[in-house]
Amino acid sequence: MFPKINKYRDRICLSGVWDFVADNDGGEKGFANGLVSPDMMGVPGSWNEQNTKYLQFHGKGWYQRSFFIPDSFSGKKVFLRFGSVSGKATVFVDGERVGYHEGGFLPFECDISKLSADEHRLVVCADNTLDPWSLPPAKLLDSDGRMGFSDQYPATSYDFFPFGGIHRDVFLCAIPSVYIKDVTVRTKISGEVSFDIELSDRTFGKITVESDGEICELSLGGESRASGKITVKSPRLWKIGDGQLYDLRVSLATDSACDEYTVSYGIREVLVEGDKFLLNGESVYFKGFGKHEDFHVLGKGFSAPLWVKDFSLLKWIGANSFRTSHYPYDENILDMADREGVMIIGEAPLVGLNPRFYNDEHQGRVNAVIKEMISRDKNHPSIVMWSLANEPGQASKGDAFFASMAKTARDADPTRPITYVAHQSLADNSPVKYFDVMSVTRYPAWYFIYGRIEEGCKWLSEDMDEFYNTYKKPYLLAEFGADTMAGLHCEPAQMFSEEYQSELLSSVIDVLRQKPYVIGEHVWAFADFKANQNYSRVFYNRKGVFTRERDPKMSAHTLRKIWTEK
Ligand code: BDP
Repeated sequence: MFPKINKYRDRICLSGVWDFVADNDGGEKGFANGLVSPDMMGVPGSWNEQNTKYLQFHGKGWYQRSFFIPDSFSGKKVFLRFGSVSGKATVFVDGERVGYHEGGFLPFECDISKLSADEHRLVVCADNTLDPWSLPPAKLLDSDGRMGFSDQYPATSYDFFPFGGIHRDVFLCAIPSVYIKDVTVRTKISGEVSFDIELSDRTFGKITVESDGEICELSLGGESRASGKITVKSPRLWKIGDGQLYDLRVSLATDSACDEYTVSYGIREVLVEGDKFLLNGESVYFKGFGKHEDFHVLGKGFSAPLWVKDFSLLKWIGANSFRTSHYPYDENILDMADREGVMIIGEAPLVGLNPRFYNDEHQGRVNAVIKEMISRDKNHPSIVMWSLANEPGQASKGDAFFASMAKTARDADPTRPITYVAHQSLADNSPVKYFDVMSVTRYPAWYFIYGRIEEGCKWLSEDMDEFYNTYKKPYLLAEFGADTMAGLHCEPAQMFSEEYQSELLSSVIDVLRQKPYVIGEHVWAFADFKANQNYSRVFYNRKGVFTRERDPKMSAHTLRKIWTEK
């Protein structure tokens, strides 16, 4: 659970300027022995754009800083909490290894309770070596292929720059030694709020749960789990553009310890029924984008002002949703979406899967990452659906593999619909049948049928009907768009101009709005973002409706008109 401060819990943020060495031959000891002369590195942030030396560094980045454990932490469970560290992270304190985590987009903790209240030296090795077996796979193998991008530099299996570093906040935390380990909240629009509480130990004592003045008391006779319900009277529902939130205050009292944790939640229900996606019983239409965590200098580092700006632009343009393509985003972003009433499709860091993964060896790893994501994000009302993968290659070859992923997600969270984002043909996508929503990415008049928007739209219309007639599921066009150089104009519209992007987006939307089975349109992408080098990327993937600086292209005004009027 995200570290919080209250009567029983404390946290100290360790973000700031750290020492940094790339490829530290001396390993952890390199710092201690003075064998290296470190550069400065800002945390949170990627190393690539902070210092020209490191743009194309994709290896082991060594970070160091000192920190103090205050006296007030004595007798508590003390741990370090990393929001995310790219690739594989190994953590050392005073030369001793205290933790290891794989996967650059989800948090982990390292217990350091045994350390004394004193000054300590923290070293983190963020290993961002491009690895064909990491999740997501960060390197292409010769056999993989990828629509003309296989020789991009660096050759990742996905179309975004493989930024490295400590990307989210690092906290030093102290909590009671017997503590509330997890809380799961589920709501019904009747106001019924049910909760499952997990404790660190089997305990005798009492749990008190309070929300909106309603109280539920549970006594513990040696259990480590407890469940209960309360009913909020006249519930204010969580709605699009109106993120009504409640607090669920969980207090634990035992003979030896007390603890408290407050979860913010929204009262809402999501359901797929026939061809409709229902929020609180009403059909919703997704208008929005696929996004990235990406900005100048910061790389994938979280920045509150940047995201405040992005949410303000989402509102300005009339969007109601986005997908966390292609990995789980910083938890602060989900909090912001909760309060703004923005719907999120939460995507697992599973982009670039292909048949070499579809076997027992990788099933466990893939399912584990899905569980990790759901466990982190399950209480956010903004998350209305899980996307378990983006554009898996030849998914039909992994039919049973995808069935198992779908089951994993449903077992972990029976309350939200699931999807995966398909690209290839119908024949390549047999697993769609295990999912609730059919999300598809299509680039007519961009990656094929160049320059001919009308013909592209005709192709799209037929392709969509074919998908729908086969699977009969609600359809989300999860990506469509065109690379566009801000400032490039022409008449008539030609590829790469602002006119072309604008015309293409509005023409595709015209097609979508004629099909009753369509539940939404997500434009690729919200903003330009840093891509790998090849002849089709001018620094960035330029399909942004906003530039990387967040200035609107012509298409932003076009979308604003469409999305605020209909
Ligand atoms: C889709 C991918 C996305 C790419 C986009 C593109 O899901 O990550 O950036 O295409 O090519 O295939 O712009």
